[in-house]
Amino acid sequence: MPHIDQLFQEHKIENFKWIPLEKPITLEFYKTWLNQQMHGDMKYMEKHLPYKEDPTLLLKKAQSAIVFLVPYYPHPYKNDLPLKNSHVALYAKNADDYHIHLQNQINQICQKLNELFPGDEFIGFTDSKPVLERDLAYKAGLGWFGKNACILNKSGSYFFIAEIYSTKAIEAAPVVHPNHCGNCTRCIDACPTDAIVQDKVIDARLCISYLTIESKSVASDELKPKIGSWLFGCDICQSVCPWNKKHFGDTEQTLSSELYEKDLEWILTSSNKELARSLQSTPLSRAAGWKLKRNAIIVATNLKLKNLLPHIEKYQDHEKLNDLVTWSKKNIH
Ligand code: B12
Ligand code: SF4
Ligand code: SF4
Repeated sequence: MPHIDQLFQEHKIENFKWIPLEKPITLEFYKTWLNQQMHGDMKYMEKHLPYKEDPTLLLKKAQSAIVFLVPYYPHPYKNDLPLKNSHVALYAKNADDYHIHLQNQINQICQKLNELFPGDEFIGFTDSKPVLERDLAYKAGLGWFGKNACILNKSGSYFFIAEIYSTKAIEAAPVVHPNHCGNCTRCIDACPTDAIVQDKVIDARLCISYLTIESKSVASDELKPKIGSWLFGCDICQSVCPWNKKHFGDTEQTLSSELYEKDLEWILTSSNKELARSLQSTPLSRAAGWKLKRNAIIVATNLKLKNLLPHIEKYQDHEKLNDLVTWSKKNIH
């Protein structure tokens, strides 16, 4: 459809596909994952099951989906994050939260689609609704499931997945992207917490991304040192991937310990309100407050930043951080 191609071109989106919307093909894997409690504290993932199974619960009479990939590296918008000297996952290293920015773009595309097809409905999402997004991208032939569970193609995996549900019926033959992981196991070997428990299966409870963003508790003593210097998210299983290396070169971050210390000091000496205000509408707002302080204490201890101990000790009586402070005092030297 030439007008659709043009619309996506105008939005600089190259990788998209319009496919019939059916039950996800990997739904059974999702169910097994939930049954094994690999979602940890993310209890909302259980409530998502019926919606993921039946897309018409999100859009009545939904029949198709336009699925697209939006690269987040190198960053499309230049805008510095307040914590620019810290180890933050690449997707979040931008002051604009993609949940807001990309969603606005999706809404604009939907508006145009509604004009092009007045009899049909279009609503779009990214990472905000109960949709099995990787399954959609896989079904659309936009990439394959890597052993690290990420969807990747020969241009790597540093992209968001977004989709527009539509009531318009569409016919398209399924094209599954061939899997090019081969015998490679670099992501599995490199994961510091052994969170990739089997090919394409992540135990979220062990994943640094979960431990620093989603988890509502403090990691076990066994896991804390393995978080290393990650303050928010983790890119290891992607940065070691040969397809990302081939396309982007080395994406591992080099950080100055001195500047990192300043960032951590700022987190530990700011009130939760101040943190929330400064990080408002950035991806980091998801962990602003006590969670970011939790992460800062773990990183400071792992990096042996003893100068920060007086700031850490101030949380000795904090109801959620008290045990962590005791651990830090023991391990920071
Ligand atoms: C919950 C969640 C997390 C959790 C759980 C991780 C996880 N693996 O699901 C945590 C917080 C840990 C997380 C981390 C990350 N996430 Co996240 N996350 C989500 C979210 C909200 C739901 C995902 C979900 O349903 N998981 C359920 C489990 C079962 O799915 P899964 O692990 O992908 O497993 C599938 C495969 O294993 C497959 N499968 C299993 N066996 C087999 C066998 C065969 C033969 C086949 C074909 C398939 C297959 O089936 C499963 C079900 O689809 C989605 C957004 C969305 N609405 O989909 C984003 C999403 C998956 N996350 C995303 C990103 C960017 C990340 C991080 C890279 C962020 C970071 N740098 O810190 C990491 C990557 C960690 C990893 N290696 O997966 C992107 C992924 C883009 C991509 N290229 O794949 C998404 C799609 C958000 C978006 N809109 O772009 N995430
Ligand atoms: S994001 Fe980090 S902790 Fe999670 S599976 Fe990948 S390497 Fe392991
Ligand atoms: S590191 Fe290797 S096994 Fe892992 S996703 Fe990349 S190609 Fe596949």
